[in-house]
Amino acid sequence: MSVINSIDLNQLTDNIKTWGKSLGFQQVGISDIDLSQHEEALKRWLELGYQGDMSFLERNVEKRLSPAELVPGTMRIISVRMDYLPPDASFAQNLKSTSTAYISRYALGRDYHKVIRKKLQKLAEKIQDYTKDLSFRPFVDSAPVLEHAIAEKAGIGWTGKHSLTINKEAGSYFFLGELFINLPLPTDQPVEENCGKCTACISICPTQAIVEPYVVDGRKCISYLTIENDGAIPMQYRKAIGNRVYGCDDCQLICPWNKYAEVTEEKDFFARQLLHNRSLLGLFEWNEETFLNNTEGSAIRRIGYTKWKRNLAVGLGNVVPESVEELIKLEKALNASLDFPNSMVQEHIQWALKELSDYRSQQDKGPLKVKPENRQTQRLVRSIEKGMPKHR
Ligand code: B12
Ligand code: SF4
Ligand code: SF4
Repeated sequence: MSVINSIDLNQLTDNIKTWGKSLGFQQVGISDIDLSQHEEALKRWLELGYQGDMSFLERNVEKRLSPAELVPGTMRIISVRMDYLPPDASFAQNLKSTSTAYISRYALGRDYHKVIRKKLQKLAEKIQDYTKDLSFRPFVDSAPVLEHAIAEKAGIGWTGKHSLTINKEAGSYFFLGELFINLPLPTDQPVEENCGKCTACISICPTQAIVEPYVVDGRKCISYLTIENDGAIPMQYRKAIGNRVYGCDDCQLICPWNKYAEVTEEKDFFARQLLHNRSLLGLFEWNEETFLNNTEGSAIRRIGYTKWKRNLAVGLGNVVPESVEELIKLEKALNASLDFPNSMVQEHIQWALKELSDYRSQQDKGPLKVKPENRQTQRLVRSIEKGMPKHR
């Protein structure tokens, strides 16, 4: 790749930021490619095995730390963020209702990988119209790229104790994407902000996955357990998962910076009505064809029908039925699926049936209004109702 002397790099940088915004990115920043300060933390995280079965994180560690090894000739990285919070997020209502499936808000609309990559490609084409010497590669969550570290260097935000990137004005409900380029553009400065003494995300996490500030043990995170993990969901996390059948937003929901989060302007990220605020039972009763049809173009489709069914079985086992009729209906649906052609799913269904039967015996002894494992969620719900008036 050749380096350009004849163009006004400052002017081009201003243009890139304007073009990026007109394409629908909320923020565009530029970082250099020195990520060496992250080497120790990344290697330690991997040594501790926090990646679980996400073996793609173990590969290409050097490329992850050296963008120019991943794409030779890279001099700068354009880091972008794009808000995804859909209108009518109804977090509190959804978390409160144990019979309603909770799907992470980032996954309720169209698969973000496609949406963002397309926009990054368009941004690159605009730069190419300005200078034919541009070489580039767009990335969204798809390659050995340290997206948080790059976003931090590009001034997009700081890394919160939950390990996600937070922006002072926008909170953290945004995706990150990058354009690796060969132009020596002027870089942005990291923001001077941090979490201070707050530790709210650490204490609210249902599975205690934030094992120390800035460090998430992936194996414990509900997002990993329900999306990345192909096997059985370990027993010790099943109750804590509650109704969260695809990902989890709790550490972001408790974060005071998300009071300022804006609803996305991108219609592709608006919630599909077929997925949003739907009953666990209704989703559990989808057959494979319905699952494939209703998740077309959505990131959810990637987990496949078997894991979808597994997750929903866990959700159903965690329902607190409001009546005997509801309890009977749940048991009937679970029993009807006991012949599901996958032994792992069968085992999760049996677990759910046992949970419901334990609940029934408990009720016979004396009504139990709140299951102990739901107390944490109730605390979160109160915090959302009080602190996030815009997105309750
Ligand atoms: C693997 C992965 C996961 C894994 C592991 C999560 C993790 N924290 O590592 C799982 C499946 C659990 C996961 C879950 C989620 N993910 Co994810 N995930 C990724 C992925 C592909 C790689 C992350 C990674 O490199 N992890 C390895 C660890 C070592 O890196 P790290 O967490 O960034 O850690 C760095 C810092 O914490 C820092 N650090 C460590 N110690 C210390 C100490 C101090 C003092 C300081 C200052 C810093 C520091 O150094 C580390 C190395 O740079 C990225 C995309 C990408 N390519 O980057 C998306 C990404 C991070 N995920 C994303 C999202 C949205 C989520 C979820 C919110 C989804 C959901 N709702 O369910 C959850 C949130 C869980 C959480 N609290 O992290 C977004 C985050 C956007 C944002 N605003 O930050 C990303 C960037 C995808 C994208 N393109 O938008 N994810
Ligand atoms: S996404 Fe949920 S499970 Fe994962 S770290 Fe955040 S609160 Fe914990
Ligand atoms: S909840 Fe508190 S500690 Fe966690 S990321 Fe937000 S500000 Fe930081």
